Amino acid sequence: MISHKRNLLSVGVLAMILAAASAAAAKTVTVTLHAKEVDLPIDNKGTMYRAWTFDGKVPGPLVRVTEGDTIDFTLVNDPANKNSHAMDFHAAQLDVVKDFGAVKPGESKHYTFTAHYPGVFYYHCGADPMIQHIAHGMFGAIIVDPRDPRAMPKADREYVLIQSEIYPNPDDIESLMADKWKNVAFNFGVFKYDPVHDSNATRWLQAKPGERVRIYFVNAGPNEFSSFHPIAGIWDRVYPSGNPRNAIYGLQSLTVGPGDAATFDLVSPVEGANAIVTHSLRSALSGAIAVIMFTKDADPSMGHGEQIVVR
Ligand SMILES: [Cu+2]
Repeated sequence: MISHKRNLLSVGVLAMILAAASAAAAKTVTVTLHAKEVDLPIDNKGTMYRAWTFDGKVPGPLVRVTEGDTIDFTLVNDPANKNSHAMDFHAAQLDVVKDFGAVKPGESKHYTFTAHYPGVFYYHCGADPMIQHIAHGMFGAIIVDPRDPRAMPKADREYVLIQSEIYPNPDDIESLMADKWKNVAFNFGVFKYDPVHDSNATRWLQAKPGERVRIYFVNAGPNEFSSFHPIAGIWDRVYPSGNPRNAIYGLQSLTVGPGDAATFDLVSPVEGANAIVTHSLRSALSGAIAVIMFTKDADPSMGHGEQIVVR
């Protein structure tokens, strides 16, 4: 009995030591993003578009931290810009006025937050009118990896896809409010990863049969819902908001609303292609299709490092 009590005591001490060690492992990650108003191509032909961006690209840089980390964030609004900008991280729990408020060109904004929930989260400019800033391209993704690396099966490759509408004139607020988009795109390019619908497309996603491909999907909107589906495939697991505790299995599609995100695992038993779409076909057939090729000789760099967001 005494030794049993002693064992319980040592288990308790061990648990405390482990908890302290994992808390100590949490780190502070410094993230500085520059709001930049630039011209960017929105299709494979190189049609230029007046984009408002984080760091000159759409989607903005992928921010990646681990659950429990503190993000020390600064937004710099470049002096050359004409508009106020802001930053709204969906992974943060803060004050919408004080922290997510807009700053003028030449000014900056600083705040910190701790990423308490693992998953994939949207970030975007929240300056007024938000619909205009999102339509111009001011969005990206933050991945908060779970603190326990065994919380999800290990992914062999990872990709980020962000859906959004592209409006002919994002400064015509009335057309945004009336939902008059011309294209829906993944990663701000019409048929960017679809050589089937656009012979100018030179990029697509790649993996080997049997590999677990993890797609971090964000719907930036600003207006359209997504019915996210892999044509000729089945999602092995889907995690709404990317939280490992939300795992659901064997899905054909999951609806992801504007401002929402989810993590999708895809494993193909065969060689060949899947076409990842929003099954809302007016959206898909205007540009929101991404081909993933499963071949035994898939490029080993794809779905790793910089090639998680294929630019
Ligand atoms: Cu903005």
